[in-house]
Amino acid sequence: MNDFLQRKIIHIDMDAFYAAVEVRDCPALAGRPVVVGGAPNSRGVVATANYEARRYGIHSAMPASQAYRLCPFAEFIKPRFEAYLAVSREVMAILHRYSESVEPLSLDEAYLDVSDATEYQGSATRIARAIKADIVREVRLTASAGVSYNKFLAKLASGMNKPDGLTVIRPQEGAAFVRHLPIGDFYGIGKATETKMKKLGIHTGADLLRWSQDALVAHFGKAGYWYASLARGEDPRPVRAHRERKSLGNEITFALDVTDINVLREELFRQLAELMNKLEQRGWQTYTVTVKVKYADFEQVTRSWTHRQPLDRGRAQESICELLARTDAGMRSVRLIGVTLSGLAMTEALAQTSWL
Ligand code: DCP
Ligand code: MG
Repeated sequence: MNDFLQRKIIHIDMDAFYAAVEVRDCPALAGRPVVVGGAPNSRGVVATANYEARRYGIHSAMPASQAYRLCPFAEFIKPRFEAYLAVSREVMAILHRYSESVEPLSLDEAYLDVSDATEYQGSATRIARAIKADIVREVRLTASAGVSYNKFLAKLASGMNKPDGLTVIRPQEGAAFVRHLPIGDFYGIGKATETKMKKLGIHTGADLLRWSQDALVAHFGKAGYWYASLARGEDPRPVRAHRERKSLGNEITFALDVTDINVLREELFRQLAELMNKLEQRGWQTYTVTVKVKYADFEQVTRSWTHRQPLDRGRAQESICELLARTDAGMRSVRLIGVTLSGLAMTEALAQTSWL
């Protein structure tokens, strides 16, 4: 069997996280609609709403004023980030009991690789149940869990039976599951790509699967390889413990606009060398290079490339040349140019146990 089908990945996502913490800490709120975020009479937005408030159509990122119109008697609460951070640390500590390989995605969400776990005879489903029970008992909050053989499916699974859900997608079910999935629900397919796919007649995983990898690459560039594997229910990304979601960047605005591609390339190499020195000092590795170009008419483009392996200087320079070739640099004059390295990870030797 394919190795990737043998992994056991759990995705944990706290339910209505900020709102649930508020209700826990103020029992009088129990059962009432609660909205955490900007004040209703401000220009702020909703960070999250509990499930009672969601029944009125309130959701994250909606203007608070609109939430107020939908449900004027909801309780509107200002976020208390320190409280959420403290809870998040407790939850992550629980996850670390079950695996060394824990990858937090945000305060309330993480992947675990439990392929090598020995608890519960190695049953990922029973481990997920135990994690949920620990969180209820020790933190007095509920989480939803997804269990599958890769990150893509584990994350989809955790969202399927919220709140307090536990959903398993087994290796033999993955491909069929993906066939029914709307294209916008695929990992890495944002609004723009979704629109483009729909124009090509791709609405579901089944439609995507009918396209050859080559055809997808022709339409979507390197991302085409990624879409082709997702369509088969495959996602080889490892769970990366200790990942830092930081980035380091550099850019300059030229005193006079530049058209000579050699000058632009040399400038990017100079910026890259500075960044790589900083990375080395901090013991970090990088996976993604982004080049930003602002033309003389102020139009701006960015091009980026994510590698599977940490980048060394040579590969980073090659990437920069490739990315630059995907802009109009050398043909149009350029006023600003910059490079950013992201997807940073601490090198193994320096990795700390703290995840923040
Ligand atoms: N958040 C935010 N702004 C957003 C989305 C989220 O401030 N646009 C914050 C508030 C959420 C927390 O991040 O409580 C976690 O985000 P989730 O997307 O996991 O949403 P919830 O945990 O609130 O709800 P769910 O039960 O759907 O996971
Ligand atoms: Mg959540």
